[in-house]
Amino acid sequence: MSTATNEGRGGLLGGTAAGGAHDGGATPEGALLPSAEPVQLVDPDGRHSTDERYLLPDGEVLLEAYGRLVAGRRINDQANALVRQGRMAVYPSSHGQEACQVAAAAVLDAQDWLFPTYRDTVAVITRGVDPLQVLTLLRGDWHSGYDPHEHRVATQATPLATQLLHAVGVAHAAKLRGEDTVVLAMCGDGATSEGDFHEALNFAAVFHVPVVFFVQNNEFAISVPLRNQSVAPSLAHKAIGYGMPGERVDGNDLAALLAVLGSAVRRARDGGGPSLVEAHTYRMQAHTNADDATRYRSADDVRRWVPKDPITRMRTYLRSLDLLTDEKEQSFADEADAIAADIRKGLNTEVTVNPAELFEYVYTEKTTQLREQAEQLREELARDAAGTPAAETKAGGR
Ligand SMILES: Cc1ncc(C[n+]2csc(CCOP(=O)(O)OP(=O)(O)O)c2C)c(N)n1
Ligand SMILES: [Mg+2]
Repeated sequence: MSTATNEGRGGLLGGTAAGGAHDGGATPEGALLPSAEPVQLVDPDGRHSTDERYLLPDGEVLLEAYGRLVAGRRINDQANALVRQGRMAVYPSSHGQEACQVAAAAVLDAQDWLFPTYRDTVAVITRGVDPLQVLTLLRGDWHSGYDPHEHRVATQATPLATQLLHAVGVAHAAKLRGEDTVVLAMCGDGATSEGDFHEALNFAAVFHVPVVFFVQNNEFAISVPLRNQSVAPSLAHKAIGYGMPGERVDGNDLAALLAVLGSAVRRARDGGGPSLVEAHTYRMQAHTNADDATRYRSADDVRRWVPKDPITRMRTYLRSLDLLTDEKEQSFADEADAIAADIRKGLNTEVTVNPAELFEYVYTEKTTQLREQAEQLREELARDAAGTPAAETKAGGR
């Protein structure tokens, strides 16, 4: 069983998170094509499966990343509970997709940028952003609770695929400035049908910018299954049409994700240009709390993915190496509980919001429409405060 240490450039997991690709003798055309099957390094039974091109990350790296998986699951479940208690407006959970979340953050260095979607809360937290600041957005009282520049994490994007273009712009700028910055841009399977996805990939390839597109294929775009979204051999195959390499990876295999994403990031950093990684995973829960998944898929469909869970397989593997001891498990569980307790405390604290701030900080100078809307809101709030019926005020007639 191999636990070879791969070369890496650092990142959240202490410098060796990224697995390495072997130097291959593939032709350029062949090198663009994804593997026939998703890359897997640890199978669902927790056994190491050998891959010709990717080395298994070091055991200590996997152990630390496993701790992040446990914390990620706890954050997902805590956030879901807080939605049910009315403390948060909405939470698109990544329950079952935590390996993708952890790996996306772990393969980046401090000077890199992460562009997440609404579902990538755990990735943002794994990158080092305060969980409470992250969840502020989903409580609905502020546009975004963290400073994107401080953490080099863009705000979580709800409009599908728009963040991919922003990511390419940042990568392009970094290249022009000669900065050592790689950008990792996340999106879902559904987002690959957006025009912005096409524009982002094409621009990135033509301008050869250091960006990794990371598609989490969880087989659904709300109620739309993948088969109604694309008939391409895989989403990773789309990369070749733009002239960049695509790769497929088991999205519930933390080790494979670290190896494949790490290799793509290293390639971008070394001037190799953009690439696309598709992770095959599954959305174990509904799209959000506002969605009833039983209307479009059966419980059996979901049950089939339970044995592939990213946490259980990594746990079994690390246990088999005697790296994950009882004490270590307890300390990971305690850390996860502490994060969840902080989240509960923070989100159970009432905050006073100033609705007028809705119109601030968007533009340096407000547009005419924003000024009008701000004035309308001010009048409505004043009317409410005075208990005056709407018809008696100027704004109320609009
Ligand atoms: C431009 C745009 N069109 C439509 C929507 C509505 N919408 C929100 S989430 C979603 C599904 C996205 O699916 P996918 O990209 O697979 O991401 P997942 O939710 O599965 O993580 C849609 C259509 C949106 N947010 N933005
Ligand atoms: Mg999806």
